[in-house]
Amino acid sequence: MDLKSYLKRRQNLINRALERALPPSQAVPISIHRAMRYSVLGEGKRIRPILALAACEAVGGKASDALHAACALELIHAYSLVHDDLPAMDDDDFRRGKPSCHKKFGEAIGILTGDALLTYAFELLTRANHDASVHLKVIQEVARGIGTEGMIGGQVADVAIPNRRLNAQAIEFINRRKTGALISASVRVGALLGRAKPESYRLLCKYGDQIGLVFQLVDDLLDKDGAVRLSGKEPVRRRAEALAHSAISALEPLGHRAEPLRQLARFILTRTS
Ligand code: GRG
Repeated sequence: MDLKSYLKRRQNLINRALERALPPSQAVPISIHRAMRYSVLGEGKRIRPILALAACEAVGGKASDALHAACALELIHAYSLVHDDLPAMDDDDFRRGKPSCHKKFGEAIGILTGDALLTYAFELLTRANHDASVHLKVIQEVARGIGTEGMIGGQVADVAIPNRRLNAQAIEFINRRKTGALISASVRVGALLGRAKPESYRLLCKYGDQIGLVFQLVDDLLDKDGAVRLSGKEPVRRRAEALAHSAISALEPLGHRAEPLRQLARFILTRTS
């Protein structure tokens, strides 16, 4: 399997689906729809939707069964970036090589764009031909992953704890929630929509939790932040490698259908941006 061409094909599939799923920029009120499309379309690795589709296929489902949900996960990711860039949070002027949403459209539209992307994501999650019970579980996993016990909880800890008071425990708490939880939820959602059996679901949850943490540890390595600031590069690199290998091992019983997930774990470990 050639990972580079796999990623390209999957990014194209997801970008086309996002293009169709987002409200048109001419729809009233125009400013919010333009800002939503601006914040989602274009650059972006699409790692969360790609993981959802791969997890769905790893348990014998079709990628098309998870495509709406995959788009919803990317909208939620975009919402988190739009809000993270706001002056009250990280105050970033640029995102993905262009002015951040609030710089381009103003702060009020920036806040509302994040809200709108989050809300619209839940509408998308209801769109598919599955049993209502599967939908409910999917919505529950996403809401948990991004709520106060997940992404928002991690972000709160990140903004609330001063850098000088960050110890290993606090950094682990932040890393597992701020970015890890949405990545883990993406794998769970894919597995649920692929109608995973309980044992496969359990293995995929383990995989998702571990690569979610790897993703943030690698981010810390790239930014020389968080865990790296506390303990230096080498221990963080070794921990990320051990977690990625453990995640890959968890997939053993799923056989060749899980090969993309194995490669994605390696990609997350070795990524440079
Ligand atoms: C505002 C509720 C709320 C949460 C924000 C995710 C997050 C929490 C903040 C983002 C801060 C940040 C840049 C964290 C590092 C990890 C991360 C999410 C990187 C960006 O994700 P990628 O690499 O980005 O998947 P692309 O652009 O490829 O989609």
